[in-house]
Amino acid sequence: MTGMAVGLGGIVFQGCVESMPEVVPDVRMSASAFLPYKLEVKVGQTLKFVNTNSRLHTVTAYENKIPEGADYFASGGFGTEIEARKAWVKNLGGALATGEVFEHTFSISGTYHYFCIPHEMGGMMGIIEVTD
Ligand SMILES: [Cu+2]
Repeated sequence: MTGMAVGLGGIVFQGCVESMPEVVPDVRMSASAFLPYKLEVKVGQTLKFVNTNSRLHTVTAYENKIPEGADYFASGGFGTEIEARKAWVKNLGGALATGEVFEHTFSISGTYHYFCIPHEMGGMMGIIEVTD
């Protein structure tokens, strides 16, 4: 096996990998957008959301815009959208600073809508399409 792609921050694969995973591009955060806005991944793939900007951002799923039965996800590890929103207002809970990464593994296919709490009004949101 030759060298493996190493993402931002030098993440190294560890443990047993049964088949070579497809390379999944990271979602990056600009000043007011997730790039790319829409991304397709396969069930079981882990996506990295990287704050490549100087502003604080969050990655927060819209609880009613993810597939039924899917795990809720939010930076900070909150279990619900309302918890994530409250934590942000209280003490910037869930904030990702420059260079910080949030990861989520998608285990159910479907369409996931998510947003950034402080920049929601500015339209900072994105879509992940998860396919079997
Ligand atoms: Cu933001």
